[in-house]
Amino acid sequence: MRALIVTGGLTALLSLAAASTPALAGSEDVVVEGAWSRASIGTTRPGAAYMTIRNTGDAPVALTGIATPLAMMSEIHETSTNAVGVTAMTPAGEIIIAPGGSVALEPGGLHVMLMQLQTPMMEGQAFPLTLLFDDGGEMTVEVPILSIAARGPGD
Ligand SMILES: [Cu+2]
Repeated sequence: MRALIVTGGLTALLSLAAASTPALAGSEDVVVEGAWSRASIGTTRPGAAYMTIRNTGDAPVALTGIATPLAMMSEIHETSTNAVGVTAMTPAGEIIIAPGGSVALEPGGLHVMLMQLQTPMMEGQAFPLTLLFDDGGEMTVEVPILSIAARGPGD
């Protein structure tokens, strides 16, 4: 139930932002390109989403979190492989995007992990994903769900 409460909180924050001048510095210059995800088999295993996040402004931007009604819990993970070839995923924490820079979320690297899926991810559908930034800004993108074998946004 926690994700549902968080979603309610976001709505309240949006209302507040509309009522007063939001103190944004940076995240309004963020552009998201090539978002995609793969179809899932049911809801028992987590899903993942990928995209490139570009900072077109002249101040650094910090991505602090992710929210979507599709998953009870969503986090940005980093995939790493140790010296003996064992692959592990760890929460990436805050991601700083330099002015004019971009960060790629792609298979084998940084990715959005979608845990406790609320519905199966069906090929041909899409879901909203909200990026949260440390300046209070947020951006919601529609993530298309590609085939279970997709390897990139063009598949
Ligand atoms: Cu992960």
